[in-house]
Amino acid sequence: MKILVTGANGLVGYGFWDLAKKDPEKYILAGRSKIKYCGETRKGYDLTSPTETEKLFFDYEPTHVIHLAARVGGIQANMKYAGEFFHENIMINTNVLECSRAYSVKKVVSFLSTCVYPDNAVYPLTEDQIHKGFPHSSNFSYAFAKRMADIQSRAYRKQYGSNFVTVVPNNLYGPNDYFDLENSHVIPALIRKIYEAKHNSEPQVGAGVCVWGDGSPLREFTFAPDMANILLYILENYDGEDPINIGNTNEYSISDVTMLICSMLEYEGSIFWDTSKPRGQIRKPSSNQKFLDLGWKPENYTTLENGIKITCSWFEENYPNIRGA
Ligand code: GFB
Repeated sequence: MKILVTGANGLVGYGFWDLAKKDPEKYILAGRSKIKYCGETRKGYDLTSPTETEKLFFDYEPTHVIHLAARVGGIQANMKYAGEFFHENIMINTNVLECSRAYSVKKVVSFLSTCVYPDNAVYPLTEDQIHKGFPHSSNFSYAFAKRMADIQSRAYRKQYGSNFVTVVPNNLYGPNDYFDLENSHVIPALIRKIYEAKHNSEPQVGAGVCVWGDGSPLREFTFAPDMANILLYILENYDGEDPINIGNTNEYSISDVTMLICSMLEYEGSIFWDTSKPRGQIRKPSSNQKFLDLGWKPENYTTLENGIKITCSWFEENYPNIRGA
């Protein structure tokens, strides 16, 4: 078994690094800037390009693909770069799935996101609802591009019998996240803002941490390093045509998350709620019942408290050498 992990230098791909160290023959860790296989590091491949994607498959001949590569970002990046998010994600998915077919890959697991569900879906989000309405306006272009990975997988299954499955995580966070202040997701943005506010000794006018919205939106969060085990579990145990929700389904308000990070980083300064910033959907709870029915145990997920603790410690050890700084 030779597993190609696309997007291996990102947040979720990071979870495969230790696995690849233990079993270097088994994993091909591919990112745009670099690729690692059998301990060797080489220049990576741009998956928005059909020819480069083809070269990746030709050079490494994977038998299985865990497809994580995507252009991603938080709510503001999705709004600002709607065109780029659509184009890059459509290209990446089209190229990776088509090459997987052409190179007779036995199984592909592709990553979607709970934000691809319709804005007016019935809660909790169940897999059958994924195409039944327009996504939330803040990330419609990303959502439609991701939905097409599901369509392409289904179409290839129908015509060629390809075992291409799709999985739906919710909001992810963890070590090696992207910590840009404007374009990242909420947890990395807040860890960085709170850490920098705590360590900034200069007295500033209006000092304090700026958190977007009013704190009321609810989100489900899954610790990204859990995803490596989850994806390997899916690779072994799920061959269905329909997408499957795989995230930890406990909901937290943005205000709870903010307080948790403040307490982990021992920040006692002020918080400023900026309601002029986008807040997105008020909630998007998902059902992971199908995944639990497959045998996954809720206690296998890292709790938000532990995950944030690990992520804050990682951040403190690595700052300022972090992605997005
Ligand atoms: O993480 P986030 O951008 O993801 O924002 P979404 C979650 C919530 O946190 C929103 C609030 O209500 C934000 O207003 N928030 C508070 C902040 N402070 C901040 C901050 O400093 N930065 C950010 N980013 N948010 C994304 C989708 O939506 O979810 C993507 O746009 C993707 O497509 C991802 O699927 C999982 O859940 O709102």
